[in-house]
Amino acid sequence: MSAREVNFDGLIGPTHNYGGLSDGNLASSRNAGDVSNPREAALQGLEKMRTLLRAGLTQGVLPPLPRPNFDLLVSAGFSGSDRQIIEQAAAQAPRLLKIAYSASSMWTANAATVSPSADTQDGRLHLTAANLSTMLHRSLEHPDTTASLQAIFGDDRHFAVHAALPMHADFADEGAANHVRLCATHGAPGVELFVYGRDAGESIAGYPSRQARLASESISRGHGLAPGRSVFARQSAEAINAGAFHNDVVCVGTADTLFFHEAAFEDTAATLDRLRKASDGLFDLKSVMVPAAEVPLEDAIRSYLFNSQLLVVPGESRLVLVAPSEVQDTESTRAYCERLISGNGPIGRVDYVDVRQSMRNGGGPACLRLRVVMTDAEIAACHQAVLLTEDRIDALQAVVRTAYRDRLAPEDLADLSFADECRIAREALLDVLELEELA
Ligand code: SUG
Repeated sequence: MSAREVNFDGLIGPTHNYGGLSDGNLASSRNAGDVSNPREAALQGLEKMRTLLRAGLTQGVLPPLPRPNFDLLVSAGFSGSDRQIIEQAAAQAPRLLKIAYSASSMWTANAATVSPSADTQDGRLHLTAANLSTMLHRSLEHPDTTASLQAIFGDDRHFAVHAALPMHADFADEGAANHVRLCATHGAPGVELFVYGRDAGESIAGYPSRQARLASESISRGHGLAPGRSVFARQSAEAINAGAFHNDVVCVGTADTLFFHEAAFEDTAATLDRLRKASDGLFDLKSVMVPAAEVPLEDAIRSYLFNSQLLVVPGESRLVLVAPSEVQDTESTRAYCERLISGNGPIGRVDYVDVRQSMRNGGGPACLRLRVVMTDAEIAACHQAVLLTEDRIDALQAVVRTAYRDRLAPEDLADLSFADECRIAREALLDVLELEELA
């Protein structure tokens, strides 16, 4: 069966701000309290989508979630009108207000884990919304994310949308950021690599490890994957404690190629061995391991070299890496990329994109997209208006230019008119995407 990879990017919402909310995410901590520019952030994201569309790829988008999240503030005991709730929260619980306002759903690599129909027992495309239970601001996303996924992938002859796993540390799940699908071609059966940071019940010192093995196993079972085609590998504690809070900060893969840092996995040899066994008869795994001697782990994490999109581009014989411009600004990663493309390995080109507003919260090009491998019939069966054209990107950018602020400081969240502004902006975006039902 032929299939394409459709990237569903998160449309960056009007509340994009630097809340310093994610322990273990060095960029989020470093930039906490800075003034953000939501308009520039959203325009950067949309330009990245345009770049991929122009390269001949199918590009989708997921709308921002409603923010502020009043349910959270009400759960925390605030009551009255929306304005009263914000006023009280600003005075008594400013951190909680930041959490309620977080635009973190932009990082759609954490929205869900996706298994294409070629891999599943019932021949449907399966998506499980991530519970994101480790960080409070992210744990709020899954009910609305599930609603968005149901609105887009509602046809149950083709799609199965699963609700998030139970909200407990033993089931902690961060979605596709800890999942890599490898295959000969997108439409062929593949091998799914699930990367976890700890076992259920295990508590370890250091930065939080956000993915529990039980969550990965539950998703593999729930999606009906063939047991021999799922591989579970442990992320190294060294990587987590150096700031790789998701595996996609140190690893990316597509088709038959896995591109990763030497320190990504607890046991690299065993991981590769298991991947080779699982892919036996399907494809020959190509592994591109970047040694610490060439790119120190610290540079890989600062530049986000591996948080790039690795793409099969129509008309290109080798894979294309769409990397953040920070990779170009970092000596070791720039030099590595030059050597990479001049060699004869599977990656033939590196393109750079500017997503600096998102990067300052620890979200690179790969965080901003959810990969969904789809057949033509599945593409035809999903909600069409989220599949982008140049005109639709123009229309979304027009909304962003008129309805988004270009400056958002922490104290602005207390501004009583801001919540109304955000609702109006989101409704205008939903209008363009013909998703008014989510308003
Ligand atoms: O979960 N940052 C996100 C970044 C997610 C990146 N995603 C992937 N690697 N796939 C996170 O840590 C920071 C928000 C703040 O501090 O305001 C934040 O949530």
